[in-house]
Amino acid sequence: MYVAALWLGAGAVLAAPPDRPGIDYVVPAAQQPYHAATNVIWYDSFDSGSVTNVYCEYGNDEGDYVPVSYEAFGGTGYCMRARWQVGEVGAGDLKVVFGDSPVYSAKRLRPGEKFQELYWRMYVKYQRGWTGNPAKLSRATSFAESNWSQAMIAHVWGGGDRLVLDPASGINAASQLVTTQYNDFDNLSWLGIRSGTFPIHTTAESGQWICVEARAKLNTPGNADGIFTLWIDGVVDAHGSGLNWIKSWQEKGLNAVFHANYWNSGSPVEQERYIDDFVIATEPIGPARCPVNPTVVKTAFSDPDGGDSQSAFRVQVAADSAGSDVVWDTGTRLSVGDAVVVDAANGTFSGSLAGRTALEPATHYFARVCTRDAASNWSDWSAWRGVLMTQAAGPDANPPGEPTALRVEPAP
Ligand SMILES: [Ca+2]
Ligand SMILES: [Ca+2]
Ligand SMILES: [Ca+2]
Repeated sequence: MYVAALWLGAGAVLAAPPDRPGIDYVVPAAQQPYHAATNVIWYDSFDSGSVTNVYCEYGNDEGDYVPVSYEAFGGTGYCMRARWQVGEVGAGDLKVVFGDSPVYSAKRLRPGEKFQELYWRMYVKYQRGWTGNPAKLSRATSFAESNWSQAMIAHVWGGGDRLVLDPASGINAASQLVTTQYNDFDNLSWLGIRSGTFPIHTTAESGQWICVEARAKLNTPGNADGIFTLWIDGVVDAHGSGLNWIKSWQEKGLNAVFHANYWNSGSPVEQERYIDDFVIATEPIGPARCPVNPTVVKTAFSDPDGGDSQSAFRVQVAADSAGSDVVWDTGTRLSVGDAVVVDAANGTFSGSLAGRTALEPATHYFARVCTRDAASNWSDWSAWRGVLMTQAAGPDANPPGEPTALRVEPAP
């Protein structure tokens, strides 16, 4: 590297390739199936710019965890902005109770219903340059009694670079409730961590809106057949089956989802995490649906060479997660911008979509991006991510109704 710099002389000041970019987001269709579906318990875009009092608890971290408009999934509206100061542990939370919850009765959604199965989804973005594992993200639980004792907890939390599933039970082998308070760790039994694979907490994957969805399904009475699954961008990231969450105990169903910005060991630096498009449903939710000619927005150009600039970027769309069937390619797109519409004017359809002018409706696609600096150095490609979920065909694409399960469920 030192020798190369000598040879390049003055040109060496811009010799480093750009930092690897990412797909920040794909602009979603205006109408989403979860906006008004009967199987949706809760949906929040945060786009009103204020936090509704439907949440039974909202910790605003002294004004740090609030709706902001300088970031938002889809590029417009608001998202929730969490900000950790150096060493800070708790940076705000949002809590929803529903169904047969014995706590916060006045704040329950769908009061009295007993939910055996839940899906909850949020878009999460870690500030560009993010560092560290913020430990907590979300959990679903079954509150058993008004003392906040819990029959089970489906934790989605940080494990190093990844998210992990950590299922816990508050019911003993005799099907008796043994917890007596919230987070009663002395009396919980742990059913086994399932680690994810996507390195969501790494600096390389920061700066992108990532779709995080979990599913918890209680076991049927007396059978070890409960399920706990995590999807990242519509792809199974971790999966646990055969879970005996609550044995034969049947007093309550799943009745709360808590989201927390809680970093047990404290953040090493001041940094922000963003949350948007929060959905709780009884059926699969999936990534936000996009048009069949979607707009893909990459992260802003970044380069180790001070003052360097973008001369081009390239986006590819594939039909599979490994990128073996590339269905659209911009080629070298001379541009200083970050957005491109997936159509025949801006790129070439190829592979299984050769000769087409749009993506297929109701289909899950993957995308990646790279950028070129002023000295024609290309960055590495970003990882393939399942950021494109096209909406259903027809004039009434995505009418309010039941969401369609567009992705493959893991084997039981
Ligand atoms: Ca450079
Ligand atoms: Ca929003
Ligand atoms: Ca703070």
